[in-house]
Amino acid sequence: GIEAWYMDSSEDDQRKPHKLEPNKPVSLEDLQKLGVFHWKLNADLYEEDPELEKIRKEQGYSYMDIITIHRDTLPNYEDKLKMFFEEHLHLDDEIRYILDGQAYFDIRDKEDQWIRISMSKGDLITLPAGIYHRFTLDETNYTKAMRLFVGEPVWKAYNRPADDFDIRKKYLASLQGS
Ligand code: KMT
Ligand code: NI
Repeated sequence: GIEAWYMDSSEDDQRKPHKLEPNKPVSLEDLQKLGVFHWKLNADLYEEDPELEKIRKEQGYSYMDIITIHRDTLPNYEDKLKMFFEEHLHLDDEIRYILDGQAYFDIRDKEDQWIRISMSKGDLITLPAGIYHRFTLDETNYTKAMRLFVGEPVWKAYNRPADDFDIRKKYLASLQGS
C-alpha cells in the first residue's frame, strides 16, 4: 500500500528509502493538500475492472498504456531512469497505476522539501500538472505501471527550473489557502 515520508538529505543510492530518523510520515490528507490524489484498486483485475473503468470515465482518462520498468524490458533503461530521476514538471497531470512491483515518486512540498511516496501493486496516483517531482525504482529494480492520460498523451518533461510556465504559477496559486 501507499506510504509517504519526508526524505533525508543523504546522497546515498536513490533506490534506498531515505527515511529520516525518527521517521516523519506524510498522510494522504497532506498529499491531497498538495494536489496529489490516490486510489487503491485490485491490480489483478486491471484488464476488466469496473472500479478502474469508473475512475477513467469520471476523470476522463481516455488514454492508457503499460510500461514495464526493468533492465531487460525497457529500451535505454539506464538513460530513462536517469531522466525520470531529474526533478521536473509536466504541463498535464501524471497518472500512474502500479500493476506489479513497487517504486517511489518524490514530490516537493510547499516549503520545497522532498516527500517520498512509496507505491506498490494496486496503488493509483495522480500528480498535478506543475508540481515538481521525480521517479525512481526501489531496491527491487522492477515495476509494471499503467500510464493514464486525458486525451492524446504528452510525456514531455521540463526539468527544474521551469518556474515561468503558466501551469507552474497556476499550481502554486492552487496551494494558497489549502
Ligand atoms: C515521469 O514523468 O516522472 C514518469 O513517467 C515516471 C515513470 S512512469 C512509472
Ligand atoms: Ni514526471
